[in-house]
Amino acid sequence: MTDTQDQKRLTITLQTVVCGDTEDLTGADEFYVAGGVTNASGKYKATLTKPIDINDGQTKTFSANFSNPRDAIIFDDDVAADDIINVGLEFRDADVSTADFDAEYQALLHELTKDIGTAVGSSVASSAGAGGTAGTDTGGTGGTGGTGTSTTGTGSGTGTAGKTTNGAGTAAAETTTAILNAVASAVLKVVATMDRDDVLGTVQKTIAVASLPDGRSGPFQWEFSDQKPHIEEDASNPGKAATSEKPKLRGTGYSNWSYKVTYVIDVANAR
Ligand SMILES: [Ca+2]
Ligand SMILES: [Ca+2]
Ligand SMILES: [Ca+2]
Repeated sequence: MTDTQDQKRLTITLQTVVCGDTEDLTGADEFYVAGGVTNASGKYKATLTKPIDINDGQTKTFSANFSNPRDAIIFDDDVAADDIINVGLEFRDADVSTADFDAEYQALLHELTKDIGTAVGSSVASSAGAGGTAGTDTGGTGGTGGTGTSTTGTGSGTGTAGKTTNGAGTAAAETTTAILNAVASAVLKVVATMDRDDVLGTVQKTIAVASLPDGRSGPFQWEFSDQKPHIEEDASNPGKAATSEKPKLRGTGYSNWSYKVTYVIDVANAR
């Protein structure tokens, strides 16, 4: 770890999911989040929340869905004060029983952590260029052999790729795409035998740490629906969310849905 003067503690926490309209035609959706968050030097955390039963008009709290409130935290690490944070998330409805999901949970989290680590490592390495320096090692689990624990509901790991401080914008877009690709492949590997799960929305977001004040920012929200399932947010314009049309996602058929997910970002002194 380098000079802590140049470091901040960045924590991103999911707060609530608000359902305007479920994807399932009858009854509640089983809403969950799969994805990952990374910084420019390859530190990353994979996230897999357990399904939350939610119906039209309901608001549910992520932390209340688990025994441990920290389960709602999708990133919590020391980062450079001028770091770029990449967020890639999928919002999904499980169409398998909760028991089946629980049975596959560890395998899915393991695949997710491993694949995101690999994707982030290659993405960071390919963008590091000649200016790259050795990556940091915070002693966490992860890399290509990442692990997760059922008590926290999240997995985490640190990459070993070199650090880059230039070309961060291009690298960020590549990284969020790599994260989402890893999520899709990890989920498919594990849930191929579990019937299909529906993707309700995706987020690719970059955050410039320097743009955030110390303390808590937010709550912010991601809003998505069958009409606008994909959200892209650029670090250079953090307040403006651009949404774009994408082809119907696998398994979504003819259903309509609408959702919001809220989150907060905390910036504090590095630990
Ligand atoms: Ca469904
Ligand atoms: Ca469902
Ligand atoms: Ca509906």
